[in-house]
Amino acid sequence: MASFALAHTNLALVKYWGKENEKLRLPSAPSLSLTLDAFYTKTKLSFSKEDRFVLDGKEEKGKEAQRVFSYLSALLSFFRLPPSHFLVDSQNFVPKSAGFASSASAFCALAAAFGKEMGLSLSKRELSVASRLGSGSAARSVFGGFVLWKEGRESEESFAVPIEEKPSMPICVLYLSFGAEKKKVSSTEGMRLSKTSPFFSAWRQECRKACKEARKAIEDNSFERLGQISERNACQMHALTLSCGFSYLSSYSLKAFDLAKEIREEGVSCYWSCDAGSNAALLCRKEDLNFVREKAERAFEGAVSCFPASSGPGVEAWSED
Ligand code: 2P0
Repeated sequence: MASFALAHTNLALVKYWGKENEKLRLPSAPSLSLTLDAFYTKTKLSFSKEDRFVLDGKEEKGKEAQRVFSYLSALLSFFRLPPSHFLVDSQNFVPKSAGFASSASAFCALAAAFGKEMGLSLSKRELSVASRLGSGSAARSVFGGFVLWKEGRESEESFAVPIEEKPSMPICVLYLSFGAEKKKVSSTEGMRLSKTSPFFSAWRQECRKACKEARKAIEDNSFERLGQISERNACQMHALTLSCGFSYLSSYSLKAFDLAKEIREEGVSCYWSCDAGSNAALLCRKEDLNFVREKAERAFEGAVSCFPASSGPGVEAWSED
């Protein structure tokens, strides 16, 4: 028998950037995301005589394999289960070579396949906590659509909840990839450094406020307000890293920022976002996607690859003989 899970990635509209407890991945503030339909991870997990990790058909033995198995052994002790060995076979439908992170979908799928294989019958809340222990943003991939991840002081209190699993808002994301680059500062290190900023407590407060405002914008079906809130939050995250002497932004990321503004000046709602890398994302309404894509392709000429996405579903897990 083997267990399978399929989980989608998500884009944070209010970013998770800072941990109160690194080991437990307890965030310093709440975050809010949109699960995406276009990018996902499918994982098959079964018992095995020895630990083996196969990624996209290739046996992995390095750091990635180590991270997978130390996570699985953390889950075994979290659920008070005896030590076991596993074969983990994952396929990432995330354009990794284009520089996209896949840890959210990867760890959410792994947690869900583990829960299924061990017969744990986990609730969505428990699954979100278990996914969070692998990678913070994975906590949010348990649900589809708009998702809020509460901060929580204890491990059991920090989980994601759905806000609107099938959004009525016609929101779309256009990822702009400027090619893969080796991240200069990992997310873990970037978050650690950012906590030393004199602006960190203001960042925390801003995220709390932004989550409340974003929820209201979603409730009111206002793409305009949600776009403004998320662009402001992305700017604040990158201002925070700059205040600590490092940045993920490249000249391309900044050009994408100007492009969103230019598109707005033409009367089309379009907002910018950027995570811990130089690739940017543009938020727009479904009906404006082709227009925004054409604008981006023209502005960057051959230097960009565009990946459109819209709202996607939560994680699914099943067993097969
Ligand atoms: C997010 N990011 O909310 C933010 C915005 C990047 C920028 O979550 O250290 O790989 O494994 O808990 O989830 C990237 O960090 O971090 C991230 P860890 P993760 O999506």
